[in-house]
Amino acid sequence: MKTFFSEDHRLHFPQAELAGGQFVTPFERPSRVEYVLRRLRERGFPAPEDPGACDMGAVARVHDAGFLRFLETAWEDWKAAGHAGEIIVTGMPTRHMRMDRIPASIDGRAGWYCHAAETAITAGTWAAARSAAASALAGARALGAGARAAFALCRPPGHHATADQYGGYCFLNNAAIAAQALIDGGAGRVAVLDIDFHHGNGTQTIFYRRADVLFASLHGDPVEAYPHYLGHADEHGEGAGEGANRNYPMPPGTPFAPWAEALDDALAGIRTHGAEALVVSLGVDAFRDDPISFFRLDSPDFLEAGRRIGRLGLPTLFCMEGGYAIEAVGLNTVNVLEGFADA
Ligand code: SP5
Ligand code: ZN
Repeated sequence: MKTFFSEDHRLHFPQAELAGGQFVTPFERPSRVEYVLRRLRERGFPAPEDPGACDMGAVARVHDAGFLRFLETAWEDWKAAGHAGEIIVTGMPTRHMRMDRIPASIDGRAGWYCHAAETAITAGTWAAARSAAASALAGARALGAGARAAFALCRPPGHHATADQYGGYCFLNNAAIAAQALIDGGAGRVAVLDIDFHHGNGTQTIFYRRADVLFASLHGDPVEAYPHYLGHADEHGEGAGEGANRNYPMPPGTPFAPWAEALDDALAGIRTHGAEALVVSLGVDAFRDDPISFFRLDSPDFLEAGRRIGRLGLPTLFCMEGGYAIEAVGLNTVNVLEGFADA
C-alpha cells in the first residue's frame, strides 16, 4: 500500500487549545504522526512519499474562494492588526445575526470562517494544511493510476472543515478534496466512510445535496459529543442527495459489537450506492483510551474494522483524521490498514 506524507505538517503547532475553559497543549499535535510513521516502518509498509506541491485547483473544487484567501492571509492580517497571540476566534455569526455581510476586520472575518473556537491558527497553519491536502490528492491520483489502496497520513486532519469554515482541528477537508478529485478523474460514484469518533460535519455538508458522493459516518451522538450540532440519524441528504447520507450516532460507552454492526450497515449502503471508489476518513479516536472521546474499541478491533472495509473490494484511499491517545494512534491506525490488506 502506497503511503503519502509531508513533513510540513510540523508548521502547524499552536501553543494552545481552548478546552474546558483553559488553554491546554492541543490534543491534535505533531507527535501523533510520529507514532504512525514508526508503526508503518515496523510493519513493513513502504516508506511514505512526499506529495509535493498542493494542486490548489483541486482544493478550489471543494472550498470557497474567499475562505481560501482568508486562510492564506489570516496570519499576516492578524499580526498587522496588532494582535500578539495566535488566532483564536471570540465571536461567530449565530442565530439572529446577518449571514450575508462578510466583515472587513480580521477578527470579524476569522469568526465568519470558523465554527469552533478550540482551533487556533498560527504562522504555519496554511502551509501545513496545504501539505495535508496534497497527500490526500496524491493518494487519489494513486487510485486513479490503478492502485488498490493508498494511505494519506494527513495532518492537520480535515473532516470538520466545511467549504468555508475551519474548526475541530481541521482547515482543508482532505477526504472531500480527494473524493472530488476521484469524481473529476472519472469515477461515476464515490463513497466517503468516516470512522473518526466525531461526526464528519464538514464532509457531510459539502456533499449533502449530491447523489454522486455518498457520505456515511459512525460517531458519538451529537447530543453528547462534538460537533454538537450535526450528525443525527435523520440527516439523509437533500434534493439530489436524498438518501446519500447515512449517520450512525452512538452513545457513550459503545463497544465494538454495536459499532461493527453500524459499520456493516454503512458498508452495505456503500455497496448499494454503486460506489466505484472509497475514501475512508480514518480517525482512531473511537479507541477506549482516547482522552476526548467515549467509545470503547480495543486495538484488535481496528484490525477487524480494516478487514470488513477490505471485503468491500473497492479501490480505497485512507485519509488520517483524529486519534489522541498519542502512543496508541500508530498501532490502531496501522491495524486498520493491515486488516484491510489482509481481507
Ligand atoms: C479531527 C478531530 O478528531 N477533531 C476533534 C475536534 C474536537 N474538538 C472539541 C474537543 C473538546 C475537547 N474537550 C476536552 C475534554 C478533555 N477531557
Ligand atoms: Zn475525531
